[in-house]
Amino acid sequence: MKGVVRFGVAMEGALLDQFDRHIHQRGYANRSEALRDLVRGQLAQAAWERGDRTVATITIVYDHHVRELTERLTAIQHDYGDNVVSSLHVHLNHHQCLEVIVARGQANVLKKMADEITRTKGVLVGNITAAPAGEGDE
Ligand code: NI
Repeated sequence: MKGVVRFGVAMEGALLDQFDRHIHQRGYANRSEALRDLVRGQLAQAAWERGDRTVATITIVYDHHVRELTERLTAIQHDYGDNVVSSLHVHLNHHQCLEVIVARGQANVLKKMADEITRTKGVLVGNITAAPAGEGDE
Protein backbone atom coordinates (compact mmCIF):
# COMPACT_ATOMS: atom_id res chain seq x y z
CA MET A 1 0.00 0.00 0.00
CA LYS A 2 1.21 3.48 -0.93
CA GLY A 3 1.96 5.98 1.83
CA VAL A 4 1.41 3.56 4.69
CA VAL A 5 3.01 4.52 8.00
CA ARG A 6 3.71 1.86 10.63
CA PHE A 7 3.35 2.73 14.30
CA GLY A 8 3.39 0.84 17.58
CA VAL A 9 0.36 0.54 19.85
CA ALA A 10 0.60 -0.30 23.57
CA MET A 11 -2.45 -2.04 25.02
CA GLU A 12 -3.34 -4.23 28.02
CA GLY A 13 -3.13 -7.93 27.15
CA ALA A 14 -6.72 -8.62 28.18
CA LEU A 15 -8.03 -5.79 25.98
CA LEU A 16 -5.95 -7.03 23.04
CA ASP A 17 -7.33 -10.57 23.52
CA GLN A 18 -10.85 -9.19 23.40
CA PHE A 19 -10.02 -7.17 20.31
CA ASP A 20 -8.49 -10.20 18.56
CA ARG A 21 -11.56 -12.31 19.30
CA HIS A 22 -13.81 -9.52 18.08
CA ILE A 23 -11.97 -8.97 14.80
CA HIS A 24 -11.74 -12.74 14.21
CA GLN A 25 -15.54 -12.99 14.56
CA ARG A 26 -15.95 -10.07 12.18
CA GLY A 27 -13.71 -11.80 9.67
CA TYR A 28 -10.83 -9.35 9.53
CA ALA A 29 -7.60 -10.67 8.02
CA ASN A 30 -5.44 -8.75 10.50
CA ARG A 31 -5.37 -6.09 13.22
CA SER A 32 -4.24 -3.32 10.86
CA GLU A 33 -7.30 -3.74 8.67
CA ALA A 34 -9.60 -3.72 11.71
CA LEU A 35 -7.90 -0.63 13.19
CA ARG A 36 -8.17 1.28 9.90
CA ASP A 37 -11.93 0.60 9.80
CA LEU A 38 -12.31 1.70 13.43
CA VAL A 39 -10.46 4.95 12.73
CA ARG A 40 -12.49 5.64 9.58
CA GLY A 41 -15.70 4.97 11.49
CA GLN A 42 -14.71 7.34 14.30
CA LEU A 43 -13.70 10.10 11.86
CA ALA A 44 -16.95 9.73 9.92
CA GLN A 45 -18.93 9.85 13.18
CA ALA A 46 -17.04 12.98 14.30
CA ALA A 47 -17.63 14.67 10.92
CA TRP A 48 -21.32 13.77 11.22
CA GLU A 49 -21.50 15.27 14.73
CA ARG A 50 -19.69 18.46 13.60
CA GLY A 51 -22.27 18.86 10.82
CA ASP A 52 -19.77 18.46 7.97
CA ARG A 53 -20.84 17.72 4.44
CA THR A 54 -21.72 14.07 4.23
CA VAL A 55 -23.73 11.33 2.55
CA ALA A 56 -26.55 9.53 4.36
CA THR A 57 -29.38 7.11 3.83
CA ILE A 58 -32.81 7.64 5.35
CA THR A 59 -34.85 4.44 5.62
CA ILE A 60 -38.57 4.55 6.37
CA VAL A 61 -41.48 2.14 6.50
CA TYR A 62 -44.92 3.69 6.13
CA ASP A 63 -48.58 2.88 5.66
CA HIS A 64 -49.53 4.21 2.25
CA HIS A 65 -53.24 4.09 3.13
CA VAL A 66 -52.81 7.06 5.50
CA ARG A 67 -54.48 9.97 3.76
CA GLU A 68 -52.12 12.25 1.78
CA LEU A 69 -49.04 10.63 3.32
CA THR A 70 -47.41 9.74 0.00
CA GLU A 71 -47.96 13.34 -1.21
CA ARG A 72 -46.50 14.75 2.02
CA LEU A 73 -43.40 12.57 1.81
CA THR A 74 -42.89 13.57 -1.81
CA ALA A 75 -43.34 17.27 -0.93
CA ILE A 76 -40.65 17.06 1.79
CA GLN A 77 -38.22 15.43 -0.63
CA HIS A 78 -38.91 18.18 -3.17
CA ASP A 79 -38.24 20.81 -0.46
CA TYR A 80 -34.80 19.21 -0.07
CA GLY A 81 -34.36 18.66 -3.81
CA ASP A 82 -30.73 19.83 -3.75
CA ASN A 83 -29.92 17.16 -1.14
CA VAL A 84 -31.85 14.14 -2.37
CA VAL A 85 -29.71 12.05 -4.70
CA SER A 86 -32.02 9.09 -5.23
CA SER A 87 -34.75 7.07 -3.61
CA LEU A 88 -35.82 3.45 -3.76
CA HIS A 89 -39.39 2.34 -3.15
CA VAL A 90 -40.44 -1.21 -2.27
CA HIS A 91 -44.09 -2.28 -1.83
CA LEU A 92 -43.60 -4.49 1.25
CA ASN A 93 -47.17 -5.80 1.49
CA HIS A 94 -50.74 -4.63 0.93
CA HIS A 95 -50.40 -1.75 3.43
CA GLN A 96 -46.74 -0.98 3.91
CA CYS A 97 -44.06 0.62 1.78
CA LEU A 98 -40.33 0.77 2.42
CA GLU A 99 -38.38 3.72 1.11
CA VAL A 100 -34.63 4.36 1.15
CA ILE A 101 -33.59 7.93 0.40
CA VAL A 102 -29.96 8.69 -0.41
CA ALA A 103 -29.03 12.27 0.41
CA ARG A 104 -25.90 14.40 0.51
CA GLY A 105 -25.19 17.74 2.09
CA GLN A 106 -24.57 19.29 5.51
CA ALA A 107 -25.26 16.71 8.23
CA ASN A 108 -27.56 19.08 10.13
CA VAL A 109 -29.66 19.67 7.01
CA LEU A 110 -29.92 15.92 6.36
CA LYS A 111 -30.90 15.31 10.01
CA LYS A 112 -33.59 18.00 9.72
CA MET A 113 -35.01 16.37 6.59
CA ALA A 114 -34.94 12.94 8.26
CA ASP A 115 -36.79 14.35 11.29
CA GLU A 116 -39.46 15.92 9.07
CA ILE A 117 -39.94 12.65 7.19
CA THR A 118 -39.89 10.40 10.27
CA ARG A 119 -42.36 12.47 12.31
CA THR A 120 -44.91 12.55 9.47
CA LYS A 121 -48.09 10.76 10.57
CA GLY A 122 -48.22 7.25 9.13
CA VAL A 123 -44.44 6.75 9.05
CA LEU A 124 -43.97 3.67 11.26
CA VAL A 125 -40.18 3.39 11.38
CA GLY A 126 -37.49 5.83 10.33
CA ASN A 127 -33.76 6.08 10.75
CA ILE A 128 -30.82 7.90 9.25
CA THR A 129 -27.37 6.41 8.72
CA ALA A 130 -24.30 8.41 7.79
CA ALA A 131 -22.15 6.84 5.11
CA PRO A 132 -18.43 6.89 5.94
CA ALA A 133 -17.47 8.91 2.87
CA GLY A 134 -14.68 10.97 4.36
CA GLU A 135 -12.36 13.07 2.23
CA GLY A 136 -9.14 11.36 1.29
CA ASP A 137 -10.69 7.89 1.25
CA GLU A 138 -9.63 5.88 -1.74
NI1 NI B 1 -45.48 1.13 -2.10
